[in-house]
Amino acid sequence: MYWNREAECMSRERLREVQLKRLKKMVERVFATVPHYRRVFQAAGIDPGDLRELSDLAKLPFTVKQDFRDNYPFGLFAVPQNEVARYHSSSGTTGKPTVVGYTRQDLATWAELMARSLVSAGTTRSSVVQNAYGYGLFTGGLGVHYGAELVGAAVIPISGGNTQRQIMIMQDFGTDILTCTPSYALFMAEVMAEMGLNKGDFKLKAGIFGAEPWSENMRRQIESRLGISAFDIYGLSEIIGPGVAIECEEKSGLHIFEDHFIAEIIDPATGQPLPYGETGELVLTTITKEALPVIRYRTRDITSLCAEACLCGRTHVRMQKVTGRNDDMIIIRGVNVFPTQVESVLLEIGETEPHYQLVVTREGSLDMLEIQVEVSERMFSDKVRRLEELEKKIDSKIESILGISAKVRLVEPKSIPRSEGKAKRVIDKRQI
Ligand code: DLL
Repeated sequence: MYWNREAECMSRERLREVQLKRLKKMVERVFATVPHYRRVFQAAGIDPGDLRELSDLAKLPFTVKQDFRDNYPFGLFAVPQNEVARYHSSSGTTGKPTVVGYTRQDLATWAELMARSLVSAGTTRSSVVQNAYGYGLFTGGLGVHYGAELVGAAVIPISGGNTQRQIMIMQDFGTDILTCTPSYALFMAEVMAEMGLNKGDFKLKAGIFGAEPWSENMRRQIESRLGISAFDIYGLSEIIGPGVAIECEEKSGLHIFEDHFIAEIIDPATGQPLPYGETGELVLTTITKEALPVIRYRTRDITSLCAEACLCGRTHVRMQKVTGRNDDMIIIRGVNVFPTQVESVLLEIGETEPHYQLVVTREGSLDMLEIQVEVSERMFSDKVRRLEELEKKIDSKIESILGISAKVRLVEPKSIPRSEGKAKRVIDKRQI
């Protein structure tokens, strides 16, 4: 099922023509209207006219999160404020938030991309979409909302939180599509069980989950507990919000909407572009955004790209599920560890609950990783020896797969904080 077959299935040759034409226009426009771009282009000795082929994109300087901060709030905008129809912002953990803006046309583009995403996951005009992404400055809520309305589905704009009421409405309104973060979906499954309900009591068919990394094992858990097909959706505020990329029914990577964004993979250490298939940092360039065009944005997200034809018929390049952000990656005694790797090991062993947190400390000059993971009530009140055996089992699997030793601590049910939005997986106490 497609929302816009022509755009989603156009030949790669035609796609490249479209991209080049749009990119040239965009680069000329930012040079003329955004002082920051003019300055960094000139400093790099680049004139917009130098851009002749798509590969010339690699000559342009990167944009990074700090550029948004330095130009806070509207310095990177390419239109006067009276043409801005909506603001969103992402809540950085330190300093000023990142402000992003949309013209009316940008909002229409975003709704189109979200409509494509929702339809790719099986949403139709007759669907009931329960949108449990947060409404407000976060792009998740309104992003999904306008896409679902464009498809013609019925939207329940419930936002995150109030989980029992959320579940009652899901049952009473006959929700078939659920949109929220994967960690919140899992939390909902847990509350359903507490309420004495199971998947047979609901009409749920599919879930569209994103805004944070999640492993394949987590997907299987969510699918079996909620009785749905779970799709991964990717996006970020700086680029547009959700609706940069979505899985199709093949679920072998997320198609990036290449008629609106150009994707590159770079080596995060050197900044050099890497060929398709290699893993590195995703860099995105918007080629149709009006209010806030962004050139070569370093997302910090680690993935790889595949341009081979997909069985679904879509021609747009696929990105692998994002395993983590560069800045989520923790380095334990020199070994790079992503929370999703630990998640995958835990869920594969399958004897714990899928709620975990990594706590990093430093003893002397040695980094210590503690993995706290919940076990069921029954297990927790079981013999100490059984718990110790399980800890050992997880320990040795972590060591053999990740190559580092960690201390596993099995904790009581519900002792790890639940999240209604993005889950906090790492507590790094080393900086404190
Ligand atoms: O999280 C936009 C969004 C909303 C995407 C709803 C999907 C669904 P930000 O708050 O700006 O925007 O955070 C963007 O979240 O750079 C990734 O690190 C992470 N992220 C988003 N989607 C995924 C995903 C929204 N599917 C940052 N898998 C991004 C892994 C994701 N990480």
